[in-house]
Amino acid sequence: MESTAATEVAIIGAGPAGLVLAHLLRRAGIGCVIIENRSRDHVERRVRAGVLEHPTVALLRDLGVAARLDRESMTHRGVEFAFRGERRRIDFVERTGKAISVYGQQEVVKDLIASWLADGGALFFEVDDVVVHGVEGARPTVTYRAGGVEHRLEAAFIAGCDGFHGICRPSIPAGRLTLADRVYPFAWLGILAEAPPTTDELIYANHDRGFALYSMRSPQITRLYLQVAPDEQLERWSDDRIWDELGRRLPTDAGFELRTGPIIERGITPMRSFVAAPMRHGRLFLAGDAAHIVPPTGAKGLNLAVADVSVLAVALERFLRTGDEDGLVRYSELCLRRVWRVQHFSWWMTSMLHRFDEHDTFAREVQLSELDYVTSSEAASTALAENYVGLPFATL
Ligand code: RFL
Ligand code: PHB
Repeated sequence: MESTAATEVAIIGAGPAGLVLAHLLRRAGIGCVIIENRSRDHVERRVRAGVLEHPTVALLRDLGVAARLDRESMTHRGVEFAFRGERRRIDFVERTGKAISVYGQQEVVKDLIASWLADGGALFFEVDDVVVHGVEGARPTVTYRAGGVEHRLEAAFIAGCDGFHGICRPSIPAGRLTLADRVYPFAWLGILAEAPPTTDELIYANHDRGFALYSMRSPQITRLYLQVAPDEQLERWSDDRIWDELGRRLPTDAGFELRTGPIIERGITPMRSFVAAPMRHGRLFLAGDAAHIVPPTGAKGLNLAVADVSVLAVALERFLRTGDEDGLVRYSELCLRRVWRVQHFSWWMTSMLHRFDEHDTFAREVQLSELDYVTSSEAASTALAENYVGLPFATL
């Protein structure tokens, strides 16, 4: 059996990039279809990011999908850094006039899917064998299998929002993309624990034993991370060992208490910086993790995905409404400017906060001096804060 359908934009991937793009296009009156290879349940349960930049929250509100976010998210007015047995705070609101929101990525995804489907949006889960064809011509197609049926989706454009391991980037001929890459010599072991957070801001800890991060998801759930070896096995970390190590690396002063509780989710995330350029090949446009990834130390991946599609939606709308190609031509260059700003910030935060085995006394002291400076100088803390809360999205 075979079925053929047509739309203006075929969106591959129902992560933050694909879903936000779909909402932006629908608001502009442009037809689109989303296909996703995992189940709805899987996509809605995948625990990942938790920090939403100021411009990301503004866009979600603008799209009318932030009612639950506004009720349930936690507004953080600053962040703390722990090092040399001290705690230092950077006040985002004082430095920039802006705050960030802590709200799980899977909650954003749930809200976007619910609203998309409630208004009759086309979204197909559990599709297999997704292949893009003819992107160098004027009428590309996507073929895929769903429920034993071969589907053929014709479109004016294809949006590759299928993440780092998706099929869109690899479908671009070798030699057309320039790749920039850094792999870090460590990974993050992350847990979600049923333990009420005892601070109302994140704590990034640089400790001789390695980096640790204290974060949260709700007044009942703590989110914690530990720097571990890049090839670390999860089985080697019992609950006791995880809590013990967190206790050693996180602050030990009287003002902080690490509450423990049942661990309800755990995983190991490799750390990598990666950019593929340009973010376009013919009528295929890459957005989000499909084009670039950052180490999570800057809390930027999701936000960068949203920033990309905010530009892509305008470029597609202009062309499809008026035939004006300028936005499509400038898409990649405009996005990559912000991508590289965020790449630098994420690399810098990663370099400043982790333990590097090759560090000698000189390198270690220079690292601690930078933390000291960034948390005490008004100029340097403002630079960190304006990057952390999110620089404005580019406009075409
Ligand atoms: P996603 O979310 O990976 O979505 C891609 C979607 O495409 C689907 N897919 C396909 N669909 C159809 N056909 C195919 N052939 C397909 N192949 C894949 C996938 O199933 C998926 O649903 O990419 P997107 O939309 O670009 O969003 C990017 C973000 O998910 C990512 O950057 C962030 O999660 C990164 N990240 C963080 N970002 C932040 O902004 N703030 C944070 O605090 C933050 N913390 C994190 C993070 C990522 C983490 N991990 C696990 C990678 C913490 C962690 C631990
Ligand atoms: C999280 O809460 O998952 C989180 C927060 C800050 C980061 C990375 C992840 O830098």
